[in-house]
Amino acid sequence: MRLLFRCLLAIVICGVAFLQAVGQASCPARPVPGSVVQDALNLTSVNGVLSADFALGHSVDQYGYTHYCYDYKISDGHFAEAPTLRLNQGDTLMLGVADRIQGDDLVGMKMNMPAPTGKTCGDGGTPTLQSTNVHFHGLNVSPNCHADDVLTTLIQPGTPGFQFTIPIPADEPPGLYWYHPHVHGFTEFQVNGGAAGALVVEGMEKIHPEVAGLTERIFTIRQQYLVPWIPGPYQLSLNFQVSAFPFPHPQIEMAPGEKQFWRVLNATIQDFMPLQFQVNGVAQPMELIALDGYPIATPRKETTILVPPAGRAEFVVQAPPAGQLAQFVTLNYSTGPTGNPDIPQVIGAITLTNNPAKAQAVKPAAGPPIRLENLKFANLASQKANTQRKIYFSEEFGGTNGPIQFYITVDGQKQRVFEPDEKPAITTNVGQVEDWYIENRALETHAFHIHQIHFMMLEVDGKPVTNDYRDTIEVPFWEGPGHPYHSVKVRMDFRDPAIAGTFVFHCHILLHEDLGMMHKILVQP
Ligand SMILES: [Cu+2]
Repeated sequence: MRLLFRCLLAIVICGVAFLQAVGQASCPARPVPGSVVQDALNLTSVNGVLSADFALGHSVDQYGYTHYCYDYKISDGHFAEAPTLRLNQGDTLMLGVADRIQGDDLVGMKMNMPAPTGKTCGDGGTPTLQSTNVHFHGLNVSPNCHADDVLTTLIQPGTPGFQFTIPIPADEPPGLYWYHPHVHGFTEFQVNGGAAGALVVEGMEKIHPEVAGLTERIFTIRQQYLVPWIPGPYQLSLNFQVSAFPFPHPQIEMAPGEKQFWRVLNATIQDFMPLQFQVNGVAQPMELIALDGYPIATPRKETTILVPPAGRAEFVVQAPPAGQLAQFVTLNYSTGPTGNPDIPQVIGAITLTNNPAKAQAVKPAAGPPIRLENLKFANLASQKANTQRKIYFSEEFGGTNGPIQFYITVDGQKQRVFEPDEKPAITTNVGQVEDWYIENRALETHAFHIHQIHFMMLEVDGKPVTNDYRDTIEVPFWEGPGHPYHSVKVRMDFRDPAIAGTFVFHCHILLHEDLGMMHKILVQP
């Protein structure tokens, strides 16, 4: 009944949200529609350490949209929302997070998940709509308490907060990562409200020198529903500036003919985005540099880059000569008969000016180059897999627990939704290299994500593909009887002892994850 319950609750929230449209302003004002797009504030490590404190705030805007925000205090009364965290390989991130969500009785009723039994981390207690924690998406770091642990970490409203201490590995791939809340059952609410930010591991120019010296833009695309699980219109935003009709497009400034290095984060709750850079309606080649924070081996030109929810793409674009019309767009994408519509939309309009808004330039490629073969997971293509596994997505209609059940299942096990106290669905050991065959038996596209590691792409639908490293990958929907299931085959690398522990793999459509399309994996030391 959970989905049905949520739908009924949604109607209540909808009404109450409108009533609450004034007051409670703990999130900074969002940019004016149609204005020049600015990058988030950069927070850069100093002497090997990046130390920062965030407060998770909450407010409801004049249109009834609920915002959740990572507030970073700049000065008394002034806050930046969701700064970009910038670190070098080998640095340490020290991030304090306090839960300062107001109006904790949002709708006069509570939605709780069962309190986890066993070990807790942080404040403990019962997970609710107002609890939070942080997942550092893509970072190849420990899944234990005070690092990237989402299974037992809980930060509750009004407590002093919680300190994350995360050593960035010396061989961490330079690229774009991100952070967002990940409390099971409630992840979608806070991300829908905007709680997400970018994290950069520096050094891309030392691997792919073609980006050195270019203006760098960090574009975070968010998606907000009035109420997240109700199908209906949503707002896409670019660096918090709404880019949906009837608002004017966000303005991305470039000099005529200028090349820029764009680092794009899909922080939407469920949008698969085929991205294009169009000039006079014609898709232009983009030089792809990295996917999911991992530099690709050989940069390649693509006219469409599909970025699933939670994915990242980093690429070089070139502005047209003066007088041309250029736009950054996402195309229509079919997610199948039971999927959600992913509609085409202009994300930003290019404004050609000889004096473009500078975000910042990528450094010149100083110092020794970083070699791909020295990055984490390098040379995985030549490793032999010790274990093969088959995992599949499926959906079930009717049943006792709501209109649709969302499952991710290890082949041979019983289909079941995630429970916080469940035993790991997979147990393996540090040192293992495994090939996973991931199949989609549902009439809806899903996005496979595993914490703690990147995996190497081997095959799509049984055919070999470029060995890109990813941490999130789309698995398209089943077209129905008479059609084969779509699948991906990937190589998982559990050799690094730093990632030993229990963590999760799940669908990154966040409603699906919240409803249990997730399981645990234990990597034994
Ligand atoms: Cu899914």
